[in-house]
Amino acid sequence: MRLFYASASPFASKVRMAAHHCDIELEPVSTDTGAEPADLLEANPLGKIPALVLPDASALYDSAVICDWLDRQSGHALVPQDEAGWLLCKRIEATADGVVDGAILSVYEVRFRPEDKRHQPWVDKQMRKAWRGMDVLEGAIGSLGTQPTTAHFAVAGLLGWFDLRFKGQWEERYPGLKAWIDGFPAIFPAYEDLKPKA
Ligand SMILES: N[C@@H](CCC(=O)N[C@@H](CS)C(=O)NCC(=O)O)C(=O)O
Repeated sequence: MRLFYASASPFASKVRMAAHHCDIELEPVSTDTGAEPADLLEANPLGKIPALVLPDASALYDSAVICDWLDRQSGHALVPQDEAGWLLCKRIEATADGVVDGAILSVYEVRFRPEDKRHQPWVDKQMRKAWRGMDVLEGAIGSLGTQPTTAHFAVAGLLGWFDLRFKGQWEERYPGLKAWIDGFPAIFPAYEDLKPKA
């Protein structure tokens, strides 16, 4: 199954880690979303990665949806089925994904807008969302066990990406998250291969 991805993408990294955990093989197709390639748009009209082409040639997109599909295929290797475990997993996943959503818009503002068209108050608002989400993750991370779930992969994708884009701006403020990601390869050795990379 082809997965449209980019090496730096936190959402694609999350999906690739989840698939690896489920023992489901994906064929990664390196994709430049900026170029809006036809095969990506055919799979995902939104032009975003990750997008996964299923065996029947239909496609799935949005990392949470793809992870839910992987979870179904694997007999729930990714999402705890008890009520408390499910709620924790989904809350942490949604928070981690939302942190990236806010922070990535601030990155895009600088990357794609000419300097005279940038609006700093809007960037600041996106980053306030991201930092509030990080505050919540710092408080919740101790509740995640050592059995990897979608939540683990969402947080690991986020922190790997922060390491690329916000290095030096979060580690001291979030010592719990820093210690957690430093210890993550011990519970998921493929992290080093699959984490976001420049
Ligand atoms: N909610 C989506 C977000 C995906 C997303 O924002 N991907 C970024 C790359 S990390 C992208 O494709 N950006 C290009 C664009 O927005 O056009 C998910 O979880 O998969």
